[in-house]
Amino acid sequence: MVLTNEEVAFFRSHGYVAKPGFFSDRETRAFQAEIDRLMEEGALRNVATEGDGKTASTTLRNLQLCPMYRHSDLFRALPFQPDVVAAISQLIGDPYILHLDQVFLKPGGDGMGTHWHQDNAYFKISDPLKGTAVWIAVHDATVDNGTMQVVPDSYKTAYEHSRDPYSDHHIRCYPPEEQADTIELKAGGALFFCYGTAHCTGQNRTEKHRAGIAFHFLHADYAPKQLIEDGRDYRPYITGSRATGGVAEYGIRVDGTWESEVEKALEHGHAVA
Ligand SMILES: O=C(O)CCC(=O)C(=O)O
Repeated sequence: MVLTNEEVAFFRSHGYVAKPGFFSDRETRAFQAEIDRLMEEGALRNVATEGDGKTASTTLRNLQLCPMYRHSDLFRALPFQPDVVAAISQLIGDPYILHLDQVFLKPGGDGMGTHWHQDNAYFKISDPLKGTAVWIAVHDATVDNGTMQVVPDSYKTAYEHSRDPYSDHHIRCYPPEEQADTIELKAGGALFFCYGTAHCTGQNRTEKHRAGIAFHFLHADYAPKQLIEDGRDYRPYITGSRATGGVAEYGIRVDGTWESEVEKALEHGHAVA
């Protein structure tokens, strides 16, 4: 078991659970090298706006890439990493699909946070505990660099959301933030939070950039039809009788490639260092 019974019970009761040191140092270095590569290639885009929801900000940056799997074999393989597979099975049950994968990068100084929201305001599944994100700290995530905050038990209330005027596509809500739990995590730590958990990140007030990668997983019985119908090219089944290790969705077997993808990302990192 990757998560203890207490951790699973905490998630089911409060809507989130943090797991420091979920990934090894080696895996974490591979994440960092991969994020550096994506940055060098200019794959991330600034979603921050001037306060009108449209005009690209010239003073703040909230860099994102969604989806990541087309740009990164490492991040395409991560949902098939055995500990990830086991943890998600424990939290939401089988069968489940990968729903989304994305990078959130806050540059040092002008890195803007992502305002309060519940993922279920976008996805609207009938039971907000049947979908979960895993948010992975690629670099140490601290109060100073705007780490994640979550409101315990907030999945029990669907807050009203409106357009976030400081982002070109996000929506936001106003949960009781005085009740928030601030989750500081060393690089390689993971925070699991269900689709109903209100969460946000803050501004990066340090000199160094900080990235988080987030993967959303959804129990297939709660997925809207267009996410699970035949012929879609992504959103693979990770577990259950329709899981093919990525073959059906990506045309190649991704399951089982994790170690070699970690090695490749590290080699690239060494080559450019
Ligand atoms: O890292 C961030 O800024 C926000 C992450 C987030 O909102 C998510 O993973 O759903």
